[in-house]
Amino acid sequence: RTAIEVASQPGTWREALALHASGLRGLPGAGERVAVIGCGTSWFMAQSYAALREQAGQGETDAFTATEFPAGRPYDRIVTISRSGTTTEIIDLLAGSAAPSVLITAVAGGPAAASADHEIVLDFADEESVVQTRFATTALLLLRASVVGAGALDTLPEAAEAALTHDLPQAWVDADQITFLGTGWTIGLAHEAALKMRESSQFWTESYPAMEYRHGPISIAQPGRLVWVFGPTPAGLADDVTATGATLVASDLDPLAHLVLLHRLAVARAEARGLDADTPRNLTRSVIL
Ligand code: F1P
Repeated sequence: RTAIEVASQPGTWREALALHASGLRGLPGAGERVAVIGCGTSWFMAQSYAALREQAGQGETDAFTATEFPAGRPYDRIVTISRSGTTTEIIDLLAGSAAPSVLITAVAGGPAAASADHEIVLDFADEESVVQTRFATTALLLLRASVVGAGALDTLPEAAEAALTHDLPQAWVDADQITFLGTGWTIGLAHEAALKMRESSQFWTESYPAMEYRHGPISIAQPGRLVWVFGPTPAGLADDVTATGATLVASDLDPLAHLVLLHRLAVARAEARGLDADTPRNLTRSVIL
């Protein structure tokens, strides 16, 4: 299922852009102070959206995993992301929140939605796989459109198509470790990429804000390992990486489409190791406490 869901992303991204164009209620207006909340993959998408919104000057935006939300801090709006709408920490957070809230989910009318003021349902991006791919990217694309306008993202479905046919070198599939890096909004993508590899292919990964790489993580760099950068590579970093013999993976693709390429690598690595990418051990579709 994961491979099919990965390949469907150009279509679900088109649907998200169309949904955005149709007008959505509940998303933050400019100047509002916003908290964005999710667990697991959804937390990393929250981080990316928060950075995008602040970078666009639309207001202070803080991302939290649900249990770390600072109770009592005043926010104008709570944006929650949960594919299932059944994650316990999200249900509890929404039930206890006084600020206007919106839930972005794949399943209408779930228990989290019962306490949200607005619900945005991306049912066309729901997934059978435990591992999230298209729901996460589609939700982030929708939120990104709400920040920069859908017109600026018109070419993204084509970028996802390019990612689906992009070369996937065997050396990447055989790499013995990968560290993912990002800057600004792509830091959330780096964390998500690292989680994806761990979930679907039981593979050792790490992730950092790009310039943090120089402050310790570079110690493990060596031939046979990859350093994968989402978005622009900061000046000087590429030279530092190549000096260690590690392979730098950077791309001209839009960073969100670059994540689609990583999804393919996660599936390829799972297959190469005889694992079922759809069903990571010790994990369920929704974590209910
Ligand atoms: C969050 C989550 C996912 C994880 C797995 C289990 O779910 O922790 O991040 O990959 O699918 O659930 P949700 O709140 O977005 O449904």
